[in-house]
Amino acid sequence: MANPYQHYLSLHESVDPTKHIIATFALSVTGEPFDQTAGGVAAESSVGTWTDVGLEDKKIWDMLHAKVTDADEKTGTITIAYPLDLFEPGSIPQLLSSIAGNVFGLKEISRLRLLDLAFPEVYVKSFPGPALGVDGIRNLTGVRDQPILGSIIKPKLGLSSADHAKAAMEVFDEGIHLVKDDENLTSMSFNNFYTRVDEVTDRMNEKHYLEIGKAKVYAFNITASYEEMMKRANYVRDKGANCLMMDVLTAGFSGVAGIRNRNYGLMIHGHRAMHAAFTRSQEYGVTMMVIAKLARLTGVDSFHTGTVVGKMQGGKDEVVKINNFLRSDWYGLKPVLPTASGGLHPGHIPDLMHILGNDMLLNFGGGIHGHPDGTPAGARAVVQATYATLLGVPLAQAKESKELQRALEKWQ
Ligand code: RUB
Ligand code: CA
Repeated sequence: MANPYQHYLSLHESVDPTKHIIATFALSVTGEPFDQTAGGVAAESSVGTWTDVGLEDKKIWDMLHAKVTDADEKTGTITIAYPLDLFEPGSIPQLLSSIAGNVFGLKEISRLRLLDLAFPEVYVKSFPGPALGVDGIRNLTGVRDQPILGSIIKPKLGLSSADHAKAAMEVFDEGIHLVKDDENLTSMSFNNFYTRVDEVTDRMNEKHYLEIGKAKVYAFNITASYEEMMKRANYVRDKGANCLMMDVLTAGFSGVAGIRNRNYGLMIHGHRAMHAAFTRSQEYGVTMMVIAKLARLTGVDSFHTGTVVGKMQGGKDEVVKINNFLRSDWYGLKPVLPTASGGLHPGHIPDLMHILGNDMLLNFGGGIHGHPDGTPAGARAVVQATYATLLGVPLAQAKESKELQRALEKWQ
């Protein structure tokens, strides 16, 4: 049978990148010819379906069909160019339903992974991007020329709101700039969201942490249904706090967009919980780079991208590439502050700063609260390791930094 998707193949045609979204996929097929399946992906993700529905001769098909411009069976990669008219401006859900939707379920495919997306300027500009971005976060915290130091309160679940706030103050007092809820701490029977906001903000106000140009940041995890997230965001703003946290993938891009578009004037910290369900397999799903691009379009100010040296999977080349993208110029959208988090302790700081640079948020959970002498000592050890590294002193030689040495004894 002739290739039913032949008319989606435009191999080696050069398309106008200002008028197309260009997707690169890794593809393997079972039974069917490679080209045919590549055409099938282009059809299903644009205007086509499994049979002729009488569109093919019409002008509209010419205008709107996606084109396979490259199909390399040896490397198993294909490139598909999608005319911009296929997309609703400013809508990540519609983008994903098209390019990363049904195609993953096609029977004849044994591997399909969306590797990257290149967007035209006009499409990028249909999104707001971050409200604060890297400069905004630096202005908020007053922290310059070094990584911003963060702490996730641990244990992640189980502390009362009051104990949670107490731990937050302990790390703030020792020089940590940002404290955050964990991704699965929202509003629990033992730690209600609104009570937590009260406890934390009241104590922050008592301590006059909110001096002009040098605020401590607390990221309250508002993840919930959309109505509830709005209620929580309003509450955080009305209490005079400065940061919302959202689990970008579990809350959904439209949830994040809804909060970003309401312009609360607050920083949005994006956690990527569940990303590995889409990004980890080399066979199916999408890469973390794609997720990072979508998060930046949607408008998070800081976003988890991996540590290279910590507990979560993610290699150096990939993490550095994603971070460089988040910090790069992108048609005027503000840069996003990459966040390294997961299994980090003070002994990792020289490697983190060497590999990932200074324009980072470095987050420590167990690596602060698990310090043998308790939370304040853990925070001090992180600060000591950061200053030693900035001064070029190897950690083992920073002998006067007692808390750091105790951390190294435990973890290195
Ligand atoms: C880290 C933590 C973060 C995960 C996320 O706690 O709570 O949620 O690391 O991983 P700890 P990623 O410092 O105790 O490991 O940032 O890779 O998505
Ligand atoms: Ca966590």
